[in-house]
Amino acid sequence: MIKVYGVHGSPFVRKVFIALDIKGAPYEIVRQMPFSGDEEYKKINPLAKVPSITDGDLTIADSKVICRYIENAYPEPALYPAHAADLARADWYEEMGGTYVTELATGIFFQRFMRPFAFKQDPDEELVSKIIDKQLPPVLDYLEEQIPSNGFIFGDFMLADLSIVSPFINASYANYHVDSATWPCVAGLIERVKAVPQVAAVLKKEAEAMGFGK
Ligand SMILES: N[C@@H](CCC(=O)N[C@@H](CS)C(=O)NCC(=O)O)C(=O)O
Repeated sequence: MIKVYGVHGSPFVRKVFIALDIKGAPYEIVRQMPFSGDEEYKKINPLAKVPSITDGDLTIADSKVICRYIENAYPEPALYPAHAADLARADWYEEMGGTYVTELATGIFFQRFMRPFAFKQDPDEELVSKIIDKQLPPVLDYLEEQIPSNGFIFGDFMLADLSIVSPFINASYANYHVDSATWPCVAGLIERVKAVPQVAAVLKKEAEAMGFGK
């Protein structure tokens, strides 16, 4: 059975849980905290990041690599578009969502959530304001042009939608919400993705794991 190394709350681990849930693939979670300095875990992933998975003799890391493996191992329902140009665009959204958008949106989460709760440090609100007021708006303007006003980017819900939305879910835990008056398509996609049953179920477990609503 697939073993997923990671924890609820990571935008990257979330992608893997949701992809497996949508495919109906059985898996087991091996709780692995990021930033833990766990030397044993470096045998699984020398970069020490989460997620990683093992499946029999296979050991791989990185949510993009893992999700593509899941897609190939469990083709139905498709989580990537079939047409070459659409697939390239989906790859780009996954890359952009997992790099620059994550850096910014989870930068807010890191400052306001991880620093106080995990590292007992004050958040750098100056940095947060710079992200919110200066760095995120041009990215959101770009995404607003790419995202439809209804439904999902490629018709059905796919990894591309989740990759863009996942970092904003973390930002929402730190009280940042995309302004629906300025970026209605982005804000709408976030809500539609959160309403996908498998996404909602993972977010519920995440809220429990992170102690929200207690
Ligand atoms: N590109 C990787 C990024 C994974 C990543 O950065 N994970 C974070 C947790 S959200 C992590 O493990 N950080 C610990 C570290 O950087 O040492 C992916 O898509 O899986």
